[in-house]
Amino acid sequence: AQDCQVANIQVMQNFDKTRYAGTWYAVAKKDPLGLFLLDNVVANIFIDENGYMNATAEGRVVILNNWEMCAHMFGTFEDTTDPAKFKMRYWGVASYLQTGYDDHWVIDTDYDNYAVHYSCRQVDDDGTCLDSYSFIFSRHLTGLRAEDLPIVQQKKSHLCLQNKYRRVSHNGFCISK
Ligand code: DAO
Repeated sequence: AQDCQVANIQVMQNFDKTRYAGTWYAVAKKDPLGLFLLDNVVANIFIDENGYMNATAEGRVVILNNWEMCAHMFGTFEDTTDPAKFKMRYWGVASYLQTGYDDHWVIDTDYDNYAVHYSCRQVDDDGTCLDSYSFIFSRHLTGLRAEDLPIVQQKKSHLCLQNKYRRVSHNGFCISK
């Protein structure tokens, strides 16, 4: 999968959304063009009564040039033929927040400690991705365990994004807001 073709990206095998449910803390992020979520990003995944995956998420954003706030977002997921590839519709609780319809691919997870997410918003004519974003999630607010770092590094390189991530900090900004 190192040819950087979006169509050849390997995703999680036998993905189990029930085990993926729960709280995930973003510890690193590769930003898309026109980034939105800055830091303090926490996602809560749940399965609804019809078996569909849903999410709430929050994170610090700066909108309208200079207004810093904690964005509260909702996401609903549509299944596709691949159990680890979803289409995610998302919107904010406030109308001035971003809305969208993105891929949500689970590249790898052990369900209990780490997850590697990927979304390509625009595939180029040559089959590579022109505008992607990716979250590295941890079940732990303290970050990834040392033993998970090499696995996550390898997945970043499979996505052809190895040096494109920045650390996502958690300083409590969204807890009181
Ligand atoms: O931060 O620039 C960005 C892109 C992320 C947009 C998606 C935010 C909404 C997420 C809802 C559910 C997340 C699992």
